[in-house]
Amino acid sequence: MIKKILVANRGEIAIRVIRTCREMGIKSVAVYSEADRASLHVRFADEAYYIGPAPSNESYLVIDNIIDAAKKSGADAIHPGYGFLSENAEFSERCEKEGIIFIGPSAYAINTMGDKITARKKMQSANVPVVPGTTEPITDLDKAVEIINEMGLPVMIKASAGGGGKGMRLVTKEEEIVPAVTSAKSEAFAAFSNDEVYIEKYINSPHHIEFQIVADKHGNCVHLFERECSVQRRHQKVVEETPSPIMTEKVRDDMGEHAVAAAMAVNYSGAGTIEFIVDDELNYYFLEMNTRLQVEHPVTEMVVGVDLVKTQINIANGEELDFKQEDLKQTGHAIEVRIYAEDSDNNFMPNPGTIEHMTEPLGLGVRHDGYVYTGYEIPIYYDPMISKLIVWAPTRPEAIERMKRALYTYKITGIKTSIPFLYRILDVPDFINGRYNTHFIQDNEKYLLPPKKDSQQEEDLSAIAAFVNYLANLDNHNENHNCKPPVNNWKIFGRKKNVIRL
Ligand code: MV4
Repeated sequence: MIKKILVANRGEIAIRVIRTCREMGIKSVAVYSEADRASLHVRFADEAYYIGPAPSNESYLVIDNIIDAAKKSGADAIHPGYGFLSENAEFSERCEKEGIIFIGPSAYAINTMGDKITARKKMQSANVPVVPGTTEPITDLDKAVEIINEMGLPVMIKASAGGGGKGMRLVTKEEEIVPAVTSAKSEAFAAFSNDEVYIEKYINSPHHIEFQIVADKHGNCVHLFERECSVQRRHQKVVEETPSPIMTEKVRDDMGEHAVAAAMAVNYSGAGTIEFIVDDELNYYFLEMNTRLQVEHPVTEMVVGVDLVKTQINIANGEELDFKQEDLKQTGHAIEVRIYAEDSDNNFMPNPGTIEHMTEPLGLGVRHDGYVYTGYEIPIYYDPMISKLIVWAPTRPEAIERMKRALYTYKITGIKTSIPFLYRILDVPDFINGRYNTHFIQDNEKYLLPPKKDSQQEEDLSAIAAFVNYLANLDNHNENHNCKPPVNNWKIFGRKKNVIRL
């Protein structure tokens, strides 16, 4: 039985895991880099170990340092969180070799799903629908042109080792095929030291819908329904919700069954996610599997009522799942937004710095998974995501209103955040109607751009300017009693043609 877990991560997810450890009576061990001495995950854990300098490739990504900390602390298991070493097959294997339980899948499952060509073959043999295309790497350019002409344009050239859009090219014209394959290959080689690319039919304006699955080590596997993740920017999710506004009972059941079949095909154990792209007719295709706990897991927890971290730990302990597919149902609606330390109105520039003041949103149906606090300096070395705001409500419209209420009361000063941008998303008609796909942000730019300096702001500025002017005149009046008493002429300052420029 697991008694002590080392959390090989930082930020909100480290805290998320530590919270469940405490509820389960399991001791928690934090690890921290030089930049994270003052981080909250260090204070939340029962013990903490220093693992190296700030850059992650000298600390959170150094397998030897993490294993050392696990041994020193006597941890019997490691939770990798997401990112960092969470989908590193070598790390999973190393933990096993050292007699430490890796709270995640086997190296085999990570490797098979990590290579897209291998994964596509596996899915085909498990009768899971994949995007039409090839399952062998392109080796001959003439042959590739021939195959693509037969399939019909447009197509996508994708890196087998890729993910998140790296090494991916859209091809719409025949003459673009050769340059696209060549550049996809070199980008893939530079990023993954693997230049294998393959062909997929292009699905226009797809939805990104993923299924959460959990599998134990006794052959039981169930899905916990879908998450709609189509609101993305540059392959980064911005809003996630469940249930998906476009889903039907029938498609949900079919996709869920295919998600379970996908996981079973690689003998999966633990929590995982099957990503699908879905077209407007609700045809769906396996895209890839994420062999980790995901950032957006809380929306599933809120609607299905399952603690996914607790489930992961129970599975790692060798226990059987304590629920069956028919025990699970979706209740109500959950939405998550990701809060970034960035200037969304200025090209989404990362904006790390010190939090001067923070007021967290609270109240009925609000969950805030974060790690920053008043006075905390956000390090520049890591992801700029500072927190996730999750709301639950009985219906989707109520969840949207609740999220707007929560964002309205979420105050952070000292740094710029994406809170105003997120608020604007919740006001876009296509979002409110639930009619959106992965092109949502580019299709709704006019709603999402920062508001023009409106008349209210102009009036506020005029009032301030007029008051400063009044004070100056007041000083003058005190020195020279022959003058008429000064007047506050802010209405004059507020007149359009007299707009004050500071
Ligand atoms: C596609 C696609 C259309 N057709 N594949 C983007 C990241 C990677 N995970 C796969 N991606 C896509 N693959 C075919 N055959 C469109 C995308 C895509 C996308 C997918 C999911 C979520 C957001 C996206 C944004 C742009 C493009």
